[in-house]
Amino acid sequence: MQKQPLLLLGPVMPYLLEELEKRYAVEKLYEEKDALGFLKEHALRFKAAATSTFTGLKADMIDLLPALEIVSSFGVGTDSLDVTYAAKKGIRVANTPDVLNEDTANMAITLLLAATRDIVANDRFVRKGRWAKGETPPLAQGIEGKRVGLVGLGRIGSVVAGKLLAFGCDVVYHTRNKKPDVSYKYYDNLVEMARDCAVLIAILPGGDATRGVISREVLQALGPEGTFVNVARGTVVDETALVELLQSGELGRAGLDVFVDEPNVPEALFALENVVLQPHMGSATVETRKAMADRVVSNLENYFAAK
Ligand code: NAP
Ligand code: 8YV
Repeated sequence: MQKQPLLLLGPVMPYLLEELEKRYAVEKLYEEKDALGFLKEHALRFKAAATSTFTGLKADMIDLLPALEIVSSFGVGTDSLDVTYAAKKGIRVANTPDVLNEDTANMAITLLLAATRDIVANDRFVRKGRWAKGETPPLAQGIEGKRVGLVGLGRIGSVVAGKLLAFGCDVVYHTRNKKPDVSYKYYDNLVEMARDCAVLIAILPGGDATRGVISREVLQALGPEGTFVNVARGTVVDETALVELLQSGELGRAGLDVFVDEPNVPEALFALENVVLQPHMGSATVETRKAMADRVVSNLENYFAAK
């Protein structure tokens, strides 16, 4: 039987490519020298496309694919996908929620502990021979009994909350809508929550609707003893303010997995000992990435099986 054509918009992990190629006649748009010319000639062949949160799918690309029925994206975030425009065109957009909850939540906890316990700074301290020279690093901060505010309490945020309880933290949260079925204290005002918290963890979607919600005022309210952790998207925080406040000490510490202009990270952060940096690794374990890849494939299969 002839395989259904599938347009792959950007590079994906080798396992996913293999699984797609087993089932579909995969064409890699990103390897075409003249992508526009290729689409002009071949676009009508593609009912299906695959992409990722890194590559995305914007309205201009949707317009170039008039036969498209489904796009299956690797990742849960939809901020790089024009879902509203796709829906208007009758195109299904599928993502990979839930399978990455545990590992992304674990990254939030890892960054929280790494930042508050100065793990990376102290690692450098040992490697530079400063311990051997008789120096003593400053005391770190504990998290037991501390109030931790979650900005976002969805699939991943709820898992983070459960893990924080095991560390003896007092979990509170801010979302647009108070959740009817949770007992954590709700704040409708993010500045107020930041003022009451030792730690803020951002785990809400990116995109225009949430741009800069963690503002300079919020970070100032968190204060010099406070720690900010971001496993959401770089865009949810005022990154300029974040860097300035970490430099001046008006914000204590940060653990950051995501940035506004990835893979470019504000260079000013490289010199700071009160920040732990990760290259967007929240879901990046062998186990979770395989589960996400399997979901990309099953989303396509379910669509074509009319499920
Ligand atoms: P989700 O289940 O849709 O939860 C999103 C939460 O954010 C909800 O509680 C929602 O509550 C809240 N929210 C939305 N807009 C808000 C706003 N303006 N202010 C405050 N809260 C707001 O999403 P999820 O599956 O947990 O994933 C969350 C995000 O994590 C993804 O969209 C993605 O960007 C990011 N992520 C990052 C990584 C990584 O590698 N670092 C991995 C996976 C996901 P309300 O609707 O009531 O406001
Ligand atoms: C991945 C993510 O890094 O799922 C998301 O929204 O940000 C992460 O899981 C990304 O999906 C890889 O494309």
